[in-house]
Amino acid sequence: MSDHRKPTGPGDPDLNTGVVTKTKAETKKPAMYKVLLLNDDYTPMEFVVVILMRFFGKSQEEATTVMLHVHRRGVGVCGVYSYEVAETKVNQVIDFSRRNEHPLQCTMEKD
Ligand code: TYC
Repeated sequence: MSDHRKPTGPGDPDLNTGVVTKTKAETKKPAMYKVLLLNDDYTPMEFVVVILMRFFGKSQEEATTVMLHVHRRGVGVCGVYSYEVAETKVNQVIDFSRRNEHPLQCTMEKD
């Protein structure tokens, strides 16, 4: 195919005009976020197990393992999700806990 642009060279003000070089990949994996449950001295263990089953799809056994981990270590991972899903789960946990008058806290952090 013919190219009607004039040749360019060093010092030519038109050098490289209109040339776009892509060095980055076209697609990016979405950032993922861990939803973390925090320990406290007041929320009943059974309530935490219910939260983990209801909002994080855990079996009773899995939920008990995560709850005990948080109880002993202070913090634990409930799951890893996209930003929007993680934010929704954090709000569901805090809202459900508050409505049941428990101080349980939940947060998210980049994975
Ligand atoms: N520490 C609480 C108790 O002894 C139980 C508990 C576990 C609370 C996990 C919060 O995220 C939590 N009743």
